Amino acid sequence: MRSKIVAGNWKMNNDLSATETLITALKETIKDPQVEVMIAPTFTNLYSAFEALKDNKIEVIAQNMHFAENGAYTGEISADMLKSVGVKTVILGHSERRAYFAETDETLAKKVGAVLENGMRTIFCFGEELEDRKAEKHFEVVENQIKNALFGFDAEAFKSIVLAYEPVWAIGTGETASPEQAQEVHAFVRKVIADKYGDAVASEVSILYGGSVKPANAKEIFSKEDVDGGLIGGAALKAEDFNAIVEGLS
Ligand code: G2H
Repeated sequence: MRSKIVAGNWKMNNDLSATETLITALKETIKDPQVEVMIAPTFTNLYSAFEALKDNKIEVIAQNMHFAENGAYTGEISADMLKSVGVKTVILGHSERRAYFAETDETLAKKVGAVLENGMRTIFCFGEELEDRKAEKHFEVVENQIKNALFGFDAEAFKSIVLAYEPVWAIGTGETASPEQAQEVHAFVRKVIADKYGDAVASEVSILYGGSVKPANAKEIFSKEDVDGGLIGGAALKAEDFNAIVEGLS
């Protein structure tokens, strides 16, 4: 179902004590959100985040997951492990995973497959690099990322897939795509989905924008027709800023 979502991707920030402090602040600040609100602490803090948010609407999600059920994959985390602490949603394909940890469309297709087999949901990230945009190849790049990782699945799969457009040139740089640039790519992606799966599937997919979203620009970006919310990095680390962004979507 097409939902409005604000998800905080904490990346490799906040130890156990900082996680507890930020969650306490979020509980005091985000009182009755009118949209889905999620936070993605690092793996070691997922359990304590769940305990702290037991009776709260804020969903705790993971930043990554391996595709195998278990086995000799040193340093990796499986779907079962995540589910055992309550995780139902996983971010996949973030550009930092693609750039620094060699994630490819092929491994991402396997990861999405594992998410689906395990009855979980994914926030699947995609987005072009600066050179792609300069060469006006951004549409082609995002289309290929989506086709290669997601088009092996049936229409039903899209009930468990949230898309997140994150232009790499706008991540953590202070540069933000303009609301028009975001809308243009989101509308294009919805059409790519519609061409393959039909309008009904495409109109139900949530497409988030990510890349230097902050309180000052969130509302305008979220006002665009095909923007269903945001994946927030830096600004998710301060309760007041994150709450202001949540309110920008409400
Ligand atoms: C993009 C985003 C969150 P930031 O990576 O996924 O981070 O808001 O810091 O650009």
